[in-house]
Amino acid sequence: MPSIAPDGYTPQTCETLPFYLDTKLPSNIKLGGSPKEWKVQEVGDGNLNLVFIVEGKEKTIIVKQALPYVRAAGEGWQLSLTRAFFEYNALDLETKFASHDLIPHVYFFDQDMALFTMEFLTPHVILRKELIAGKTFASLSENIGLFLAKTLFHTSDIGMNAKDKKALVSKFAVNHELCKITEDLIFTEPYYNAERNNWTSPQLDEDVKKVWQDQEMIQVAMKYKYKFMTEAQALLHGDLHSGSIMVTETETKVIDPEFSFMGPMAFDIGNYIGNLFFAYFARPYWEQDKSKCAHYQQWLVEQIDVTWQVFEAHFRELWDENLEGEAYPTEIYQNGLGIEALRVAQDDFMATLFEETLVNAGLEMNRRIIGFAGVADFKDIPDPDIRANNERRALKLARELIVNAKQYKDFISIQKYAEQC
Ligand code: SR1
Ligand code: MG
Repeated sequence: MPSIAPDGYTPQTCETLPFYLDTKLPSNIKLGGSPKEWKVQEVGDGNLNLVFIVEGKEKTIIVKQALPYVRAAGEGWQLSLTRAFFEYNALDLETKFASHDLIPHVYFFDQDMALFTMEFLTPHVILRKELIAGKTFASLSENIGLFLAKTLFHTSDIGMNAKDKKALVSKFAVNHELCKITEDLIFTEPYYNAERNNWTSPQLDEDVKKVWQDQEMIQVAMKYKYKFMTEAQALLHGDLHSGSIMVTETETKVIDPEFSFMGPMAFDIGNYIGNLFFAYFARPYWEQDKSKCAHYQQWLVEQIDVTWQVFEAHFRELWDENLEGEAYPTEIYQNGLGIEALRVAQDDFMATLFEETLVNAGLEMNRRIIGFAGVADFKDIPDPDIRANNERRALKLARELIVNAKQYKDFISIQKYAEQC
C-alpha cells in the first residue's frame, strides 16, 4: 500500500533522531554533550505514535512523532499525520487555560515531520499503571476536576465570545480522521459484529451477542454518536483516559490530546470516569485481599465523586464571573434577571451534563471491553476466566449507566449498583 506521508517526512529512529535534533532544537534547549553521546530509547506503547526519550549530558526530553498509520494495527490502517498539529495546538490552548501546573512544556513543533518535543516528566508515571498497582493520589481528583472545568469552560460559548469560538470549531473540525476513529471504535463497532472487535472469547461471547441485540442500549449509543458528531460545545481532550495522565504524589499532568476537537463536554468527563470504573472492576484481580480491595474500590468511587464535584464547583465559579461568553448573556442574567435565575440555568445545565457524563462513561466501558482498543486494567489479567468475570460486571454497570442515566443524581447510588454487579 503506498504511504500517505508527504515528501520530507521520515519516521525517526534512535540512530537518526540525535542528528535531526541537533539541527532543529531551539538554542535555549541544551541537552549537553554531542549528539553522538545522547542516549535515545523508543518507548511508545500507545496505539498510534513513536515516542522517544532523548537523554543528553544535562537535559532529557521527549520526542513524539506521528506515523502515517495506526501503530497498533500496522500499515494496513493508514492515518494522516495531521494529528501532531492538533495535539500541539491543543496542548497550547490547554496550557493557556490550565497552565503548566497541569500541562507539560512543549519545546518545538515540526509540522513536516509531524513531530514535537516536550518536557520529560520525571518521576511521573502513567496513572493507569499506578491504579493497577493500587496507589492513591491526594490531589489527582482536584487537579483533573480543575483541568476539565478550565479547558471546557474557556473554550465554550459560555466562556468565550462567539466569533473566537466558531474559529476554534473550524480549526479543530479538520481533525476529522481522529474523530472518525472515535465514532467507529466507541459509538459504532461495539454494537455489531465488527471485524476489529476484540473481546475475551469465548468467555464473553454470549454477553457480547446480548449487547448486539440490546435495542434499548443501542438506541442511546446511536443518539450519543450523533451528539458527538454534532455538538461542538467545547474543546475536548478527546481521549482522556488514565493512560493520558501522568502523576506523582503531588503533581498531575495531562498529556496526549491528539484526539482534540470541539465536541460535547460530557465526552471527556465520561471517558475519564469510565476508566476509573475499569480500575474498580479489575481490582479484585490486582488486589486479592478482600478488605484491601474494597478499601481501594471505595477510594476510586470517592475520586470519581470528587472529580465531578470539583469540576462542577469550578465551572460554576467561572460562569458566575464570566463576562466574555455570549451564551447565557450577562445582560439577561448577572445584570438582568439576577443571580437566582443564573442558578436555575446552571442547575439545568449541570443536570443535563451529569446525565450525559454517565452515558459517555458507559459507552467508554463497553468499547474497551468489546471493541478494538482494550485497556491494561483488564487485558493484563492473564487468566481469561477471571478477566471475563470482571469484564462482565463492568458491562453490567455500563448498560445501567447508558440506559438509566436519568435515574442517578450522584455517585453514591451508582456505587450501590456497582457493588451488586
Ligand atoms: C486506533 S486508536 C485506538 C484508541 O487508542 C487511542 O488511545 C484512543 O483511545 C483510540 O480510540
Ligand atoms: Mg493517546
